[in-house]
Amino acid sequence: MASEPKSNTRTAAQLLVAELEAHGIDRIFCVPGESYLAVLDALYGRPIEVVTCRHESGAGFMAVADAKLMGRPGICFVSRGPGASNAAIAVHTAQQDAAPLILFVGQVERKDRGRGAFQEVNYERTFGDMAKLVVEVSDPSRLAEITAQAFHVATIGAPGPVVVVLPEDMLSEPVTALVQGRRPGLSAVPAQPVASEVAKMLRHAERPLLIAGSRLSSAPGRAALRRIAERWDIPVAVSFRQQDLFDNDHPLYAGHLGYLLPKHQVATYAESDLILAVGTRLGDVTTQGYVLPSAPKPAQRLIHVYDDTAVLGSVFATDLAIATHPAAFLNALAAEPAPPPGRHAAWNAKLHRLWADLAAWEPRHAADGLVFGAIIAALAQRCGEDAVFTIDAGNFSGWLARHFPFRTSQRLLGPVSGAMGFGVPAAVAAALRLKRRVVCLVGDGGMLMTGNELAVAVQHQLPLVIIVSNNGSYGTIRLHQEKAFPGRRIATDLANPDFARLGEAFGAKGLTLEHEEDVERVLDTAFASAGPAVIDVRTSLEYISAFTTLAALAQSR
Ligand SMILES: Cc1ncc(C[n+]2csc(CCOP(=O)(O)OP(=O)(O)O)c2C)c(N)n1
Repeated sequence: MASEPKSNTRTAAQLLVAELEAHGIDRIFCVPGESYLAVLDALYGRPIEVVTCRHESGAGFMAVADAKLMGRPGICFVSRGPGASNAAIAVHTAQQDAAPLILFVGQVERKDRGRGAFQEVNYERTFGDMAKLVVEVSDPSRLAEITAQAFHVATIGAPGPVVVVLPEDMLSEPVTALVQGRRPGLSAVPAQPVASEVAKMLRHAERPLLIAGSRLSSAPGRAALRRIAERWDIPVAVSFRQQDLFDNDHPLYAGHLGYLLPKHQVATYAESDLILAVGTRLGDVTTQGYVLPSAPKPAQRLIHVYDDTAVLGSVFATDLAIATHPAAFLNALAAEPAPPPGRHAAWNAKLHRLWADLAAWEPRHAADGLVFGAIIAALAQRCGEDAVFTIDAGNFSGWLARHFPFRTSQRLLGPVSGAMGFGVPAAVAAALRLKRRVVCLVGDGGMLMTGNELAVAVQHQLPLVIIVSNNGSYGTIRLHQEKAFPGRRIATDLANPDFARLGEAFGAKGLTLEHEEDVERVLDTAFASAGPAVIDVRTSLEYISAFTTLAALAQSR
């Protein structure tokens, strides 16, 4: 390994790499480009792994997934205009998912800026609406400072994306500036009087509901959540795609605030007289379209705990808005005297039953293929305490959301943004990070968006099981179409490759699953594979979602 250059002999690119190392970065995701060759060279021999991806959207999604797992910025490097344009979906996802991402982008030489030079983009205008900060570094002596600022901005408050723009010629200039290192975060100790106030409100509540969000996803956050739920006897519903925050079979688990919840379930949640929202921004999907709580004036008392003042009180008239780190708040609440347990027993049981009724799996059979839920039922029996799932966007994921009983020892990575293409790259990032088997669920639509990153999985011989729900349709959109424009199907049918043979062509194990009686055998074969495996599941389109069928939709016309 090359030793770190002396401060007065290094280039700006070498200083940037030293700054990344000082922030604990051990892996970056990239598609190489001539515009930032100097950075790639500076990475040569350094202790940062460079994961070369096949498309910038894949590289960006991998960085987002890595960020979610590590709770610190995921790092992605892409080339100028074309590379940056491909990576835009990851910037949007990082913003919607509140995931810290730093996207480093190449730029034309400083002397040509503003001339419309080859692959030139004004990134401030392009990413201005999505990123927390877009900053172009024209002075190499400020590169370390701006990189440290990028880490700070990406993680402080609601985490999100930062774009750092690197003019090509700037990177090769010599600099004497020193590495900055990490900046301290905000002090996250909530004032105890605020916790006392919350305790008082909780003691008066008869039907409280705690909505837990992704800012509690660290191990201490999960532990604090469970401790508070049990100590205060409060049922916990989790925000969109965060089912691994709380053991689903725990009697205090009230369910997942995702898409397509039955009306009676939402109505039951709405009976609550106090919502304690912790670590969630209370976004569109989680609040079931801003009705739980209802915007702008909630029907019940609302306490919102989040470490970003821009989030608090901006959509909802909040009774108590507490700007602090959610886990620190829960720890402060733990110090308050709680009432004796059992006060809300009937309410708690009612909410848990909602989840249990919805999650119960009744085998279903279809003439046009396998009902995808059968695979979820088999996975639930097969996956251990340390199971890791990544999901793409699409109706197939609804079966997992509905029927898989998650545990806090397991991990679920899914795009809160609803971006197709997240699943396979996220699985690659998760397998690299966690060094254990990762199960990826993806539709035939999403698989052909970023399934090319299977090449990276094969290159690194990662233990991925990619389960492709092949229903020959952009099923989610077909469902919306059948509801909005009944019987007028257009643009949603797909002609697919044989995904098992496609997987084999990449160098993975390829398997086809057509019949229910083969589910266990095929899953066992895939799980026994040391490297990546792709299962082409010939999924029923009739069972278009975990909640309805095409026939039922036709009948309801
Ligand atoms: C990048 C992107 N493009 C388009 C959409 C709109 N969209 C949402 S779900 C979906 C279809 C998903 O199809 P598929 O992956 O086959 O899964 P299925 O719904 O059939 O289970 C589309 C096109 C999206 N969410 N993201």
